[in-house]
Amino acid sequence: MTQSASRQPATRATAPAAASASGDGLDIRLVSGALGAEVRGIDLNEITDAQFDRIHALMLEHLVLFFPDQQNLTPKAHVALGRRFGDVKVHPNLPRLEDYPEVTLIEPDKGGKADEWHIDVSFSPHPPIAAILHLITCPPSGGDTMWSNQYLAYETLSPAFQEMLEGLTAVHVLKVPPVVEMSAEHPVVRVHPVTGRRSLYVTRMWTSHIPQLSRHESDAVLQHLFEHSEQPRFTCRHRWDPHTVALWDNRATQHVAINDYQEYRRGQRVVVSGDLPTSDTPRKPDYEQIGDERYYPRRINARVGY
Ligand SMILES: O=C(O)CCC(=O)C(=O)O
Ligand SMILES: [Fe+2]
Repeated sequence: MTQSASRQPATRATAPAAASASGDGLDIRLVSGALGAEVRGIDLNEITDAQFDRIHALMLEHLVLFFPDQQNLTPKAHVALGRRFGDVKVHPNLPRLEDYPEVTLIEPDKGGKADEWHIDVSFSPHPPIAAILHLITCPPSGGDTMWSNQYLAYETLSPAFQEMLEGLTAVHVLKVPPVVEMSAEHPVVRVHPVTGRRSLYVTRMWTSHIPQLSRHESDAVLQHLFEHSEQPRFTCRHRWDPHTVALWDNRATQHVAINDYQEYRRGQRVVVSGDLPTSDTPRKPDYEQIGDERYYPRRINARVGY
Protein backbone atom coordinates (compact mmCIF):
# COMPACT_ATOMS: atom_id res chain seq x y z
CA MET A 1 0.00 0.00 0.00
CA THR A 2 1.28 3.42 -0.87
CA GLN A 3 1.14 6.71 1.01
CA SER A 4 -2.59 7.00 1.33
CA ALA A 5 -5.61 4.88 0.68
CA SER A 6 -6.92 6.07 -2.66
CA ARG A 7 -10.17 5.77 -4.56
CA GLN A 8 -10.02 5.89 -8.36
CA PRO A 9 -12.93 6.94 -10.55
CA ALA A 10 -15.29 4.00 -10.96
CA THR A 11 -12.84 1.39 -9.59
CA ARG A 12 -10.99 0.84 -6.32
CA ALA A 13 -7.23 0.79 -6.17
CA THR A 14 -7.15 -0.55 -2.62
CA ALA A 15 -9.05 -3.17 -0.69
CA PRO A 16 -11.89 -1.63 1.33
CA ALA A 17 -10.63 -3.01 4.62
CA ALA A 18 -7.12 -1.69 4.09
CA ALA A 19 -5.79 0.93 6.44
CA SER A 20 -2.94 3.27 5.79
CA ALA A 21 -0.89 5.41 8.10
CA SER A 22 0.23 8.47 6.18
CA GLY A 23 3.27 10.59 7.01
CA ASP A 24 1.13 13.09 8.93
CA GLY A 25 0.02 10.55 11.52
CA LEU A 26 -3.46 10.05 10.11
CA ASP A 27 -4.75 6.52 10.03
CA ILE A 28 -7.14 6.07 7.11
CA ARG A 29 -9.39 3.07 6.62
CA LEU A 30 -11.71 2.71 3.65
CA VAL A 31 -15.20 1.66 4.69
CA SER A 32 -16.71 0.31 1.47
CA GLY A 33 -15.83 -0.30 -2.13
CA ALA A 34 -17.77 2.75 -3.25
CA LEU A 35 -16.97 5.60 -0.85
CA GLY A 36 -16.19 6.51 2.73
CA ALA A 37 -13.05 6.54 4.86
CA GLU A 38 -12.53 6.47 8.60
CA VAL A 39 -9.85 8.90 9.73
CA ARG A 40 -8.08 8.55 13.10
CA GLY A 41 -5.27 10.52 14.61
CA ILE A 42 -6.74 14.01 14.52
CA ASP A 43 -8.57 16.22 17.03
CA LEU A 44 -11.08 18.27 15.06
CA ASN A 45 -11.39 20.76 17.89
CA GLU A 46 -8.10 22.26 16.88
CA ILE A 47 -6.67 21.72 13.45
CA THR A 48 -3.77 23.33 11.62
CA ASP A 49 -3.97 24.71 8.08
CA ALA A 50 -2.00 21.71 6.85
CA GLN A 51 -4.42 19.32 8.56
CA PHE A 52 -7.36 21.16 7.04
CA ASP A 53 -5.84 20.85 3.55
CA ARG A 54 -5.40 17.14 4.11
CA ILE A 55 -8.99 16.68 5.35
CA HIS A 56 -10.29 18.66 2.39
CA ALA A 57 -8.34 16.49 -0.05
CA LEU A 58 -9.54 13.32 1.68
CA MET A 59 -13.15 14.51 1.51
CA LEU A 60 -12.83 15.12 -2.24
CA GLU A 61 -11.37 11.65 -2.69
CA HIS A 62 -13.59 9.57 -0.39
CA LEU A 63 -16.72 11.79 -0.34
CA VAL A 64 -17.59 10.98 3.27
CA LEU A 65 -15.15 10.86 6.18
CA PHE A 66 -15.75 9.51 9.68
CA PHE A 67 -13.74 10.84 12.61
CA PRO A 68 -14.25 8.73 15.75
CA ASP A 69 -13.59 9.93 19.32
CA GLN A 70 -14.25 13.64 18.87
CA GLN A 71 -15.47 14.19 22.46
CA ASN A 72 -13.61 17.50 22.55
CA LEU A 73 -15.48 19.09 19.67
CA THR A 74 -17.32 22.14 20.99
CA PRO A 75 -20.10 23.85 19.01
CA LYS A 76 -17.76 26.80 18.54
CA ALA A 77 -15.04 24.62 17.02
CA HIS A 78 -17.67 22.78 14.96
CA VAL A 79 -18.77 26.06 13.38
CA ALA A 80 -15.12 27.11 12.95
CA LEU A 81 -14.37 23.86 11.13
CA GLY A 82 -17.31 24.53 8.80
CA ARG A 83 -16.05 28.05 8.13
CA ARG A 84 -12.76 26.65 6.86
CA PHE A 85 -14.73 25.08 3.98
CA GLY A 86 -16.90 28.10 3.19
CA ASP A 87 -19.86 30.08 4.41
CA VAL A 88 -21.81 28.60 7.33
CA LYS A 89 -25.53 29.37 7.22
CA VAL A 90 -28.43 28.95 9.64
CA HIS A 91 -30.82 26.20 8.45
CA PRO A 92 -34.15 27.66 7.23
CA ASN A 93 -36.41 25.63 9.49
CA LEU A 94 -34.78 22.91 11.61
CA PRO A 95 -34.23 23.45 15.37
CA ARG A 96 -30.88 24.92 16.34
CA LEU A 97 -28.59 25.53 19.30
CA GLU A 98 -29.54 28.73 21.06
CA ASP A 99 -26.02 30.11 21.38
CA TYR A 100 -24.81 28.81 18.02
CA PRO A 101 -27.71 29.11 15.55
CA GLU A 102 -25.47 27.77 12.77
CA VAL A 103 -25.56 24.42 14.60
CA THR A 104 -28.68 22.50 13.58
CA LEU A 105 -30.07 19.94 16.01
CA ILE A 106 -30.62 16.54 14.47
CA GLU A 107 -33.06 15.07 16.97
CA PRO A 108 -35.42 12.82 15.06
CA ASP A 109 -38.28 13.05 17.57
CA LYS A 110 -38.26 16.77 17.09
CA GLY A 111 -38.67 17.15 13.39
CA GLY A 112 -38.95 13.76 11.70
CA LYS A 113 -36.32 11.25 10.69
CA ALA A 114 -34.23 11.82 7.58
CA ASP A 115 -35.18 8.32 6.46
CA GLU A 116 -35.49 8.86 2.75
CA TRP A 117 -32.52 9.31 0.41
CA HIS A 118 -31.67 12.99 0.09
CA ILE A 119 -29.11 15.64 -0.69
CA ASP A 120 -29.04 18.14 2.17
CA VAL A 121 -31.14 21.24 1.50
CA SER A 122 -31.11 20.79 -2.30
CA PHE A 123 -34.41 22.73 -2.35
CA SER A 124 -32.33 25.84 -1.68
CA PRO A 125 -30.95 27.90 -4.57
CA HIS A 126 -27.64 27.72 -2.65
CA PRO A 127 -27.45 24.13 -1.42
CA PRO A 128 -24.64 23.18 0.96
CA ILE A 129 -21.38 21.98 -0.55
CA ALA A 130 -20.56 20.01 2.59
CA ALA A 131 -22.07 18.96 5.89
CA ILE A 132 -20.48 18.07 9.21
CA LEU A 133 -22.56 15.92 11.56
CA HIS A 134 -21.44 15.32 15.15
CA LEU A 135 -23.43 12.39 16.55
CA ILE A 136 -23.60 12.80 20.30
CA THR A 137 -26.10 10.22 21.51
CA CYS A 138 -26.90 7.06 19.58
CA PRO A 139 -29.05 4.03 20.25
CA PRO A 140 -27.20 0.89 21.41
CA SER A 141 -27.90 -0.62 18.01
CA GLY A 142 -29.54 0.68 14.88
CA GLY A 143 -29.71 4.27 13.68
CA ASP A 144 -27.00 3.79 11.07
CA THR A 145 -26.60 6.22 8.19
CA MET A 146 -25.85 5.39 4.56
CA TRP A 147 -24.23 7.48 1.85
CA SER A 148 -24.24 6.91 -1.91
CA ASN A 149 -21.58 7.95 -4.42
CA GLN A 150 -23.24 10.02 -7.14
CA TYR A 151 -20.18 10.07 -9.39
CA LEU A 152 -20.49 6.30 -9.66
CA ALA A 153 -24.24 6.60 -10.15
CA TYR A 154 -23.63 8.88 -13.12
CA GLU A 155 -20.69 6.94 -14.54
CA THR A 156 -22.62 3.66 -14.59
CA LEU A 157 -25.47 5.01 -16.74
CA SER A 158 -25.29 4.08 -20.42
CA PRO A 159 -23.64 6.70 -22.64
CA ALA A 160 -26.93 7.18 -24.51
CA PHE A 161 -28.80 7.87 -21.28
CA GLN A 162 -26.04 10.17 -20.03
CA GLU A 163 -26.35 12.14 -23.25
CA MET A 164 -30.14 12.43 -22.86
CA LEU A 165 -29.68 13.91 -19.37
CA GLU A 166 -27.32 16.66 -20.53
CA GLY A 167 -28.95 20.09 -20.47
CA LEU A 168 -31.83 18.94 -18.25
CA THR A 169 -32.59 20.59 -14.94
CA ALA A 170 -34.67 19.38 -12.01
CA VAL A 171 -36.86 21.28 -9.58
CA HIS A 172 -36.23 20.54 -5.89
CA VAL A 173 -38.90 21.63 -3.42
CA LEU A 174 -39.49 21.96 0.27
CA LYS A 175 -43.13 22.53 0.91
CA VAL A 176 -44.34 22.53 4.46
CA PRO A 177 -47.01 25.19 4.39
CA PRO A 178 -47.48 27.46 6.09
CA VAL A 179 -44.03 27.50 7.69
CA VAL A 180 -41.55 27.33 4.85
CA GLU A 181 -41.80 27.00 1.13
CA MET A 182 -38.66 26.97 -0.88
CA SER A 183 -37.70 25.64 -4.28
CA ALA A 184 -34.76 25.66 -6.63
CA GLU A 185 -33.82 24.41 -10.07
CA HIS A 186 -30.47 22.65 -10.53
CA PRO A 187 -28.80 20.68 -13.34
CA VAL A 188 -29.64 16.96 -13.32
CA VAL A 189 -25.98 16.26 -14.02
CA ARG A 190 -23.62 18.65 -12.29
CA VAL A 191 -19.92 19.17 -12.81
CA HIS A 192 -17.94 19.26 -9.58
CA PRO A 193 -16.11 22.59 -9.38
CA VAL A 194 -12.97 21.08 -7.85
CA THR A 195 -12.67 17.57 -9.28
CA GLY A 196 -14.32 18.33 -12.64
CA ARG A 197 -16.22 15.03 -12.46
CA ARG A 198 -19.89 14.69 -13.40
CA SER A 199 -22.38 13.43 -10.85
CA LEU A 200 -26.12 12.85 -10.67
CA TYR A 201 -27.93 15.55 -8.73
CA VAL A 202 -31.52 14.43 -8.16
CA THR A 203 -32.90 13.00 -4.96
CA ARG A 204 -36.05 11.19 -3.89
CA MET A 205 -36.85 13.41 -0.92
CA TRP A 206 -36.84 16.76 -2.70
CA THR A 207 -36.81 16.44 -6.50
CA SER A 208 -40.23 16.98 -8.02
CA HIS A 209 -39.85 17.20 -11.79
CA ILE A 210 -37.74 17.90 -14.85
CA PRO A 211 -39.24 20.92 -16.62
CA GLN A 212 -37.86 19.97 -20.06
CA LEU A 213 -39.87 16.71 -20.10
CA SER A 214 -43.57 15.92 -20.08
CA ARG A 215 -44.92 14.95 -16.69
CA HIS A 216 -44.99 11.24 -17.53
CA GLU A 217 -41.49 11.29 -18.97
CA SER A 218 -40.26 13.23 -15.97
CA ASP A 219 -41.83 10.76 -13.54
CA ALA A 220 -40.34 7.77 -15.36
CA VAL A 221 -36.86 9.28 -15.69
CA LEU A 222 -36.75 10.43 -12.07
CA GLN A 223 -38.02 7.10 -10.79
CA HIS A 224 -35.26 5.37 -12.71
CA LEU A 225 -32.62 7.81 -11.46
CA PHE A 226 -33.75 7.47 -7.83
CA GLU A 227 -33.65 3.67 -8.00
CA HIS A 228 -30.38 3.66 -9.90
CA SER A 229 -28.60 6.10 -7.59
CA GLU A 230 -29.67 4.36 -4.37
CA GLN A 231 -28.26 0.94 -5.31
CA PRO A 232 -26.24 -0.77 -2.56
CA ARG A 233 -23.18 -1.04 -4.82
CA PHE A 234 -22.74 2.75 -4.71
CA THR A 235 -23.10 3.03 -0.93
CA CYS A 236 -21.40 2.75 2.42
CA ARG A 237 -23.15 2.28 5.76
CA HIS A 238 -21.89 3.77 8.99
CA ARG A 239 -22.62 2.38 12.44
CA TRP A 240 -22.28 5.22 14.89
CA ASP A 241 -20.49 5.43 18.21
CA PRO A 242 -21.11 8.53 20.29
CA HIS A 243 -18.90 11.47 19.32
CA THR A 244 -18.10 10.35 15.83
CA VAL A 245 -18.12 13.19 13.32
CA ALA A 246 -19.08 12.61 9.69
CA LEU A 247 -18.05 15.09 7.01
CA TRP A 248 -19.46 14.68 3.52
CA ASP A 249 -19.28 16.30 0.12
CA ASN A 250 -22.93 17.21 -0.42
CA ARG A 251 -22.28 17.88 -4.13
CA ALA A 252 -21.55 14.28 -5.06
CA THR A 253 -23.41 12.17 -2.48
CA GLN A 254 -26.86 11.40 -1.17
CA HIS A 255 -27.56 9.95 2.26
CA VAL A 256 -30.30 8.38 4.34
CA ALA A 257 -30.74 7.81 8.08
CA ILE A 258 -32.05 4.33 8.79
CA ASN A 259 -35.22 4.43 10.82
CA ASP A 260 -34.92 1.18 12.79
CA TYR A 261 -34.68 2.29 16.44
CA GLN A 262 -36.86 3.69 19.19
CA GLU A 263 -34.27 5.15 21.56
CA TYR A 264 -33.15 8.75 21.85
CA ARG A 265 -30.64 9.81 19.22
CA ARG A 266 -29.13 13.25 18.88
CA GLY A 267 -26.64 14.97 16.63
CA GLN A 268 -25.47 18.46 15.82
CA ARG A 269 -24.86 19.48 12.23
CA VAL A 270 -23.21 22.37 10.46
CA VAL A 271 -23.62 22.86 6.72
CA VAL A 272 -21.30 24.83 4.49
CA SER A 273 -22.26 26.78 1.40
CA GLY A 274 -20.07 27.79 -1.47
CA ASP A 275 -20.19 27.13 -5.19
CA LEU A 276 -23.54 26.58 -6.89
CA PRO A 277 -24.55 23.43 -8.78
CA THR A 278 -23.49 24.01 -12.39
CA SER A 279 -23.21 22.15 -15.64
CA ASP A 280 -21.15 22.87 -18.73
CA THR A 281 -24.05 22.09 -21.09
CA PRO A 282 -26.64 24.70 -22.09
CA ARG A 283 -30.07 24.22 -20.55
CA LYS A 284 -32.58 22.62 -22.90
CA PRO A 285 -35.88 24.49 -23.46
CA ASP A 286 -38.90 23.79 -21.28
CA TYR A 287 -41.50 21.31 -22.45
CA GLU A 288 -44.68 23.16 -23.28
CA GLN A 289 -46.97 21.80 -20.64
CA ILE A 290 -50.57 20.97 -21.22
CA GLY A 291 -53.02 22.31 -18.64
CA ASP A 292 -51.79 21.83 -15.10
CA GLU A 293 -49.76 18.71 -15.75
CA ARG A 294 -46.76 20.11 -13.84
CA TYR A 295 -47.18 19.14 -10.21
CA TYR A 296 -45.48 18.57 -6.92
CA PRO A 297 -45.75 14.97 -5.73
CA ARG A 298 -47.45 14.50 -2.39
CA ARG A 299 -44.38 12.77 -0.88
CA ILE A 300 -42.46 16.05 -0.96
CA ASN A 301 -44.86 17.65 1.48
CA ALA A 302 -44.35 15.06 4.16
CA ARG A 303 -40.85 16.19 5.10
CA VAL A 304 -39.40 18.75 7.36
CA GLY A 305 -36.22 19.87 5.70
CA TYR A 306 -32.97 17.89 6.04
O1 LIG B 1 -29.36 11.42 11.40
C1 LIG B 1 -28.56 11.12 10.52
O2 LIG B 1 -27.82 10.15 10.57
C2 LIG B 1 -28.46 11.96 9.29
C3 LIG B 1 -29.42 13.07 9.33
C4 LIG B 1 -29.30 13.91 8.12
O3 LIG B 1 -29.85 13.65 7.11
C5 LIG B 1 -28.38 15.04 8.16
O4 LIG B 1 -27.78 15.32 9.20
O5 LIG B 1 -28.25 15.68 7.13
FE1 LIG C 1 -29.33 14.98 5.56
